[in-house]
Amino acid sequence: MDRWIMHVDMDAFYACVEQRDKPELKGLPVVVGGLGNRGVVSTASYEARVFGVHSAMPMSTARKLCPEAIFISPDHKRYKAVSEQIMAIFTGFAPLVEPLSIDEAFLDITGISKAVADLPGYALALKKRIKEQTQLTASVGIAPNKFLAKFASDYKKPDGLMLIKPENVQELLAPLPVGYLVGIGKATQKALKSFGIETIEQFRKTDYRVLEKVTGKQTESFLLLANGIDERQVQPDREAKSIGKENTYEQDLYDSEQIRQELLMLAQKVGWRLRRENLCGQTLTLKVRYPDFETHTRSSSSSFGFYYDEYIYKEALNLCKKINLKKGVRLIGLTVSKLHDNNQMMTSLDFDGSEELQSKRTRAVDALKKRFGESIINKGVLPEE
Ligand code: TTP
Ligand code: MG
Repeated sequence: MDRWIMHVDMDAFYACVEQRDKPELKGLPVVVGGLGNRGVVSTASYEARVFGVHSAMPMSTARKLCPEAIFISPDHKRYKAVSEQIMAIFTGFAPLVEPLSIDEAFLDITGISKAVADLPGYALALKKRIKEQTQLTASVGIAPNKFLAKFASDYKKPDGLMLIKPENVQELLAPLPVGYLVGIGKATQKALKSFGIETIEQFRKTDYRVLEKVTGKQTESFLLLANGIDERQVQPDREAKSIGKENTYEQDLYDSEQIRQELLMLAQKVGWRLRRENLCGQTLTLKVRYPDFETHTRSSSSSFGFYYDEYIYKEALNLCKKINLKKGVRLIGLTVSKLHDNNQMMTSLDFDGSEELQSKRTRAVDALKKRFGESIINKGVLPEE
């Protein structure tokens, strides 16, 4: 069945909220992010982007590139409030809404397309509603699937609107650099270039065995994208969901080695549940309760996504360093939240050896768990026959 998916993404979100609330900043370069020595840019207004400033750049670099910009520390509460407003608007425009991050969502408008012939007009109405209620602009892409809808919203930013018809997909993708395929990062792009593959069309036409040398097990899914095929469904409520596991111990733990063992066990449990549902999370939270019930949590976010046990465990150890464990531990918990489809989080995963190895090992272990149950292989200890 033909589908119509809409992707909506706010323009320079944090920066535009700042410009809206401080009208004296309108039309000026605004950079939002950590202002300390080691701060990182969250986002930059389009006026600041002209100078080369962009998200995830060290703030010190941004200051050098655009010293005249106005630098602002983020006010997450305010952005969250706007986020809730726009998500509520989306719900009024589509039966299925999948929030992806604070300022973007996929909307499945397949059913609506049967009643509304003018889909760009529908998107314009949505943009107008957002503007009326928040005084902010959004960019919208409409296409037969998620990959193309996201591509379309991004392609016409800011204040954009683009509709991709199924019959134009091949022609549109052909000349684009392979970096547009979700999951192909800079390193993979460079590796492909050494085989003379720079565009999506070249990727499509290259022999499978050659592609496999560079993109390994992902070759098949990249080829599907290169052909404009993406069957992922719009899945509501992923944002709100989290996957976690906690344990209360009969005897309080004091031994750091034992605490590490417990963390490893929890990481394996959480990782397995994530992979079983093909989910990947952006945030990991460690919870520790002391014998006197005092409870602490520490979180960290990763653009790589929490998916593999090893990565969850490693980050859990880092979080542990931020909590005083000398008082003893009554409970430990690990939770991964901000969940997405695993395929969606691939953007920052490049295909270096360690990723390959981790995934091979994990697949082998997961296959055993699927067959014999989860307890078969935790902590690397097999049950007795
Ligand atoms: P994006 O939608 O990626 O960026 P944007 O809305 O600022 O700009 P664009 O017009 O290109 O969509 O992210 C939304 C918000 O999330 C962004 O305003 C700030 C925050 N963010 C970070 O804090 N760090 C990051 O590395 C990125 C990419 C975003
Ligand atoms: Mg945005």
